[in-house]
Amino acid sequence: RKNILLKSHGRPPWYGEDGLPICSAFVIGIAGGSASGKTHVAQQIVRSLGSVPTVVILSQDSFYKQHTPEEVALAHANRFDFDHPDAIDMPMFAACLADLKACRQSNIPVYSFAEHQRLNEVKYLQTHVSAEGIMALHHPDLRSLYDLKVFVQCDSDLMLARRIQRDVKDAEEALMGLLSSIYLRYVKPAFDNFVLPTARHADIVVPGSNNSVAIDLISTHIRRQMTERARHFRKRMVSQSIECCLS
Ligand code: UZR
Ligand code: MG
Repeated sequence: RKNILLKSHGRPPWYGEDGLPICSAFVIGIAGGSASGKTHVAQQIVRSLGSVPTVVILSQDSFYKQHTPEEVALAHANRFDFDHPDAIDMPMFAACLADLKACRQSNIPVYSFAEHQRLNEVKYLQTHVSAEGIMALHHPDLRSLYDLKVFVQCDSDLMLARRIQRDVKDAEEALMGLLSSIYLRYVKPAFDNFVLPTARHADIVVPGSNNSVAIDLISTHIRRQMTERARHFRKRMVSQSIECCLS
């Protein structure tokens, strides 16, 4: 009897005889304004897929570009626009997602919000993914990689209130800094120009609060899709090993 064609390391990914992985990960893209609740939605999806331990969140936060010393200085003075699509390394974001979708291991950059800089290290990741970020649905290359596209819709006053709660720890000065130097100058115009228009690409629009039913519907859909894929894969594996035994 010949060798079975497919080899596994006990867990996905599975490799064909050519050494290439033959599974395809389920990829979810989650966009929405800053503080709309994207991270929360992503976390809840991951939690409700608890029985599928290989789903993690890939945040667009990791893909801010490498900055020059001048840009870092501007960032510390709240004068750098992190809300423009150009602030994000879209080709790298798309390349990492494409790797993960093909069940290949990928090197994810590590970005420090404290230093406003990409660090000199990477994280290795290999898994099913949910990618979240304000520009997650912005670029067509990213959109074509998603199996499910989600937009988290939230009233602007609620997003502003949450952003203040998240970013303003103490003095009134910090509040004024956030409002005038960041929110009104960068976050709000970027939301109107670049983020909100991407909602039309979403398969499903989820409310930014009281969204447990929506999350439950999404998780049920994902679980069904993943079961379906696993069934297809097993069928393929069985038919390939039969072919192999017959030849
Ligand atoms: P979410 N951002 C930083 O504050 N520092 C950085 O180095 C990089 C990004 C912020 C950015 C944006 N705004 O509004 C926010 N600024 O991250 C997006 N200034 O993240 O979607 O989680 O709110
Ligand atoms: Mg977030």
